Amino acid sequence: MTRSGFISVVGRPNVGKSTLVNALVGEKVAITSPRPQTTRNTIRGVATNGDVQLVLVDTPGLHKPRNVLGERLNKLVYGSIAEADAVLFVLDAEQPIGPGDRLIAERLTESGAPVVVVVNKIDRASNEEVLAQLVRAGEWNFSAYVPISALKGDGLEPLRDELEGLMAEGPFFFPPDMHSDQPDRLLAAELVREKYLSRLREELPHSLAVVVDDIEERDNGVLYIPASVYIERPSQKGMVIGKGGELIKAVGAEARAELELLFGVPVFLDLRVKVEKDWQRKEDTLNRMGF
Ligand SMILES: Nc1nc2c(ncn2[C@@H]2O[C@H](COP(=O)(O)OP(=O)(O)O)[C@@H](O)[C@H]2O)c(=O)[nH]1
Ligand SMILES: [Mg+2]
Repeated sequence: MTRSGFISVVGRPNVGKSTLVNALVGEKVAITSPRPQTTRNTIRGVATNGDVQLVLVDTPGLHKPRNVLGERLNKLVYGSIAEADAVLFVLDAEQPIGPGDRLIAERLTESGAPVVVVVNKIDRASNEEVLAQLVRAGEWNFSAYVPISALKGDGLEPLRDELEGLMAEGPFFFPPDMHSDQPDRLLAAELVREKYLSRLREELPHSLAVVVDDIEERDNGVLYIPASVYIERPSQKGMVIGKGGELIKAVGAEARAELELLFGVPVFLDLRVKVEKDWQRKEDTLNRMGF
């Protein structure tokens, strides 16, 4: 008999939720970056191990909403908690538990789902810091507490055991060899955005969205991927294109290399910059962009 379930991965921005989902899945299904608001949609990563399947739902970090996009992101997280069989609550070993964490803990207590707390980034903290964090979080009385480093892979085995132990008998939701439910065009768009996030300065990343409408297989075996890079103001054009097109070329080359690894065929990535005024604030634009 197989066992399976949905596990919602929640926590403040930047604590390492997406890194952890990738580590548990064993493949990159979600982009990561040191910036908040990197994850903008719920991505399901699938980790199948023998007769147990974990469906890990990566979510945007919970934060105070500043606009329509922020509100939608928070709603996504609460929706994901409501549907989950278990919750993985991620804390950063280096960051003191704050009001944001307490709010999440309260919501989780109300939801009644079993919660596994992980204290992540132990590679950067001292044993004392990790222990203190575990003790403080222990006051919440959740199902289990596991110190890990998602980046280095430490503590993943005990964590997997805890999660697998919480799964009820039931059929697999996805074929065992599938790693994500994300359509290729979404992953392609996310990879382009990730490359931009690592190269742009503070303000701009929030104004940036990438949309891939469809991926076309050409007769010569090349995968043609047209990607629109949306910014909010014409004045931002120079910032995403770079001097003499340097930046957009570098981003394109990095993203293309990763896409070719992913799809295993040559890729022609066609990046175009478009201005869409205030897209984060407009309901219809967000719909069109797939949020
Ligand atoms: N040192 C260290 N860095 C980590 C670890 N996990 C995640 N990070 C880094 O923390 C940043 C945020 O990670 P990300 O997964 O995007 O966080 P999210 O916003 O919660 O999804 C990235 O720069 C990651 O490389 C970890 O275990 N150790
Ligand atoms: Mg993330």
